[in-house]
Amino acid sequence: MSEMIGAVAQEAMEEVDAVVVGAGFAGLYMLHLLRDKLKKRVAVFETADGVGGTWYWNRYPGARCDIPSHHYSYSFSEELQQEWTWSEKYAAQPEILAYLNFVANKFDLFRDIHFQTAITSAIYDEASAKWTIQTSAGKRILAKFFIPAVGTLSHANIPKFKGHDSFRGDVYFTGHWPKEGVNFKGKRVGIIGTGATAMQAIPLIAEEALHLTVFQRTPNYAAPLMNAPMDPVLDQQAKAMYPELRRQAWDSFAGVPFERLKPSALEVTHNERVAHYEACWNDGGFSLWIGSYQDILFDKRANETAAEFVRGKIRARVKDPAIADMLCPPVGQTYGTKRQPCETNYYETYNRDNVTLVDIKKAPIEEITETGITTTDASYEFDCLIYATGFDAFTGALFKMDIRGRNGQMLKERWSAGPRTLVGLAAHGFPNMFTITGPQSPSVLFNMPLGIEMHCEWIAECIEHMSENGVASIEANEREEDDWIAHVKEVADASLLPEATSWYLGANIPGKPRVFMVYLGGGKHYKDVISTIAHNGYTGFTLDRQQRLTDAPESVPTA
Ligand code: FAD
Ligand code: N01
Repeated sequence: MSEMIGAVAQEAMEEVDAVVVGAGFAGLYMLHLLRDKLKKRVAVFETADGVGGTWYWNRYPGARCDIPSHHYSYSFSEELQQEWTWSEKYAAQPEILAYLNFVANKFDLFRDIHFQTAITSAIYDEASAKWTIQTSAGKRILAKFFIPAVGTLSHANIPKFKGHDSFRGDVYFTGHWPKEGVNFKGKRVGIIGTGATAMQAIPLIAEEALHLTVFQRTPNYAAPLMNAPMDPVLDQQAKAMYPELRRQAWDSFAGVPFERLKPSALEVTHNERVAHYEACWNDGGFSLWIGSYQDILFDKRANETAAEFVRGKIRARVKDPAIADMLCPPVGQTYGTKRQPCETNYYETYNRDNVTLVDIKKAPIEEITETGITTTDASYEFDCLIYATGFDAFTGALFKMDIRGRNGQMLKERWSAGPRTLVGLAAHGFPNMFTITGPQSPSVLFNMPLGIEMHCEWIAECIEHMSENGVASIEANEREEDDWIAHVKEVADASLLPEATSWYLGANIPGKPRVFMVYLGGGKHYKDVISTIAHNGYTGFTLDRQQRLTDAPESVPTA
């Protein structure tokens, strides 16, 4: 028996240079860079049985990106950019998933990904400057670097209503949608939530179901996506000018260029402003939100002009004025301070006879019953219940793992009053751990594939620097971490965004500290900040050359 345990232990303590957790956009590129560029030994672990991350899990009807496909893609390989052709202006989930599988095949990534294996804990040992990482398969792995690429929107928020387990019909979670799809034909369906996810799913489910009941707590301001099949001429143009397209993206605030952006909604006449909003509305996507006037996210009066414009659009599209009223966010609820959902036929869906909108702010959900939902006003019955209730963003997936840094300190405890990072890449007390598009970086307020590339490249460069200079560990300094946290707050506080009860602040999760988690300084400026840190020899970090490097090879010999 003891021999057996010994054998298991020996087998279990495999050693690699880096463990990467997650095989979405971030994990895939991190693997490619570390293994193929730096020749490191890398093991990737992924809970799912395939690559894709967000695009593996979110298979609900209507799931698609809200950044044009030519932008919502990797830029690191010109060959890849030329080889892949998008079929729609905004690609749908199956196509993005196919793209990520194509990438994984093209760069031969599958062989280093352990699927259906979750990382449950990661414990840092200061003496060896290494992490011991535990998998759900009972394996332990030793790694110099621990890189959780676990996603900012990957840990579902499932509210625990009274009786939440009682419903006898089928229950679906948008962030964990069945691979085989769901047939709602002839079914009475209930859906909780009216965020970006629900707004994509509701119009399609309503077309199929016998009846759909939507439970709305907070009305949202949405703008039309204006999706369309890819015009082959435009596709050829984009392919011919990809470097320029990416340069424009980097020069913009959010990693997507908007040509109509003007400084102030308050410096123009009413008619000029409305005409401008109209043009942005017709452009679709985020054009109204981050491509119309710069001050709408900073000045309440400017914001209200955009808010009222959207309310007007909702009223024009919804026939029943009472339902339109329920769908219109009231004056005082600022526009765009939550991520603006993009929709296709969302508002028209409420003109259908088979759709009921229930205001659960007025009459909250009391309980989930065997047959449906009871609010303080009425009971509703269905065959299927869908939770489109969002995510425990930024920290949910990190805290699900037991991460312990120096002196056994738990990440969850260290961050109990909110995330603590230096430039959103590293945390004091957690040496040789890097987060990708994590809290306090531009993250979800930047084109994520580009933000992911920026972070992966910074991390790879840092690891290369460490190898070349015999550095055993790198750790964010507490003082510079404090400075960065204060800076992130200061920049956010200059905007209206921290006022909303959004997931950017953790306000959607009961008990979560309300701290604005995104760096709003813009991707380009942020890139300058982190590049300067690297080029000045990692200012704000402590690089420890003292630690004894253990015998394990640091890199795989080049073939
Ligand atoms: P993810 O894609 O979330 O991948 C993380 C992976 O880590 C997951 O597969 C998960 O299973 C795995 N994982 C987590 N914990 C563990 C663990 N302990 N052990 C093993 N594996 C683990 N962003 C945009 O910029 N534009 C868009 O249009 C856009 N659309 C979106 C639409 C939806 C429906 C959602 C939910 C998000 C969208 N986003 C968008 C954000 C999107 O999450 C990112 O663009 C990007 O896909 C994130 O990639 P990632 O690799 O960082 O994380
Ligand atoms: O999540 P959300 P999401 N009782 O948190 C409601 C990306 N994304 O999955 O607003 C009752 O926005 C909640 O109500 P309220 C994008 O970044 C992109 O829709 O908190 N209701 C809300 O209506 C997006 O921002 C796309 O009052 C409860 C809804 O559930 C992010 O993912 C598509 C509740 C959750 O909305 C998250 O979007 C999809 C409760 N206890 C997602 N708890 C694109 O278009 C929550 N709700 C690219």
